[in-house]
Amino acid sequence: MARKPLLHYFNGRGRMESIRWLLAAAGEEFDEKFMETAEDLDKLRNDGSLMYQQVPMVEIDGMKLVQTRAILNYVANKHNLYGKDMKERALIDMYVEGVADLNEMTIVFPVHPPGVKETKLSEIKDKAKNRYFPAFEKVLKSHGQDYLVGNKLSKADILLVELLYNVEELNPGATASFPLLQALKTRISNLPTVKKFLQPGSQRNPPDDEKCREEAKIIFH
Ligand SMILES: N[C@@H](CCC(=O)N[C@@H](CS)C(=O)NCC(=O)O)C(=O)O
Repeated sequence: MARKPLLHYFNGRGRMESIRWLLAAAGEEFDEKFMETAEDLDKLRNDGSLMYQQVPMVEIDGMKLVQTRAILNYVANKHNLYGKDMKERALIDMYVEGVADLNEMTIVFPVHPPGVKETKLSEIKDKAKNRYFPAFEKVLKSHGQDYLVGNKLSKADILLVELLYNVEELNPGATASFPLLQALKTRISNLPTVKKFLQPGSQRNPPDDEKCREEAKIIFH
């Protein structure tokens, strides 16, 4: 039997959380090996496992993959979540890159010092409300279908819904004036695999807290 993917990261959301979401939504079980110290990271670096000396790193199907987007693309290809042709893939890429731009702001939000946090939160609220959410609402409205691309579930839907959860955690009600985004969120959340992932006790992480930040500081100096 093929081995489950093994995820190497610290015990927090960070850049790994989207990979957890996509694997879970695809129904692919995975194991995790959490780094706890700088030595754990050095060990991976010294044994040549990290092409750029960075994590996330995922051992999957005999490969040691790094670079978040490369990992997401592999998982999406493997599970037929990456469109049926070049044009669909181009759209999926375009949507996912927009999702990633806003999600990056939510990923780094917890590490901002208290004085900066307010400004960063306003930026997230503004970009969500005035740039990204209207753009995705418009896509859904333009074709009236259940999913962003090709009327079929793709990684764009899953990563967008992860983003909706992340932004709503920081700004409850952020999707209130976007009915089609809300409907997409409900639809994706009700997929059996995602429903399971959203339940307590799954491999989904809570928002990165102070403890998690301290741990990351120790690991990454
Ligand atoms: N472009 C990379 C960035 C990876 C990255 O910045 N990883 C951080 C942890 S989240 C890291 O390993 N930092 C240590 C370093 O850069 O030396 C990706 O998306 O995977």
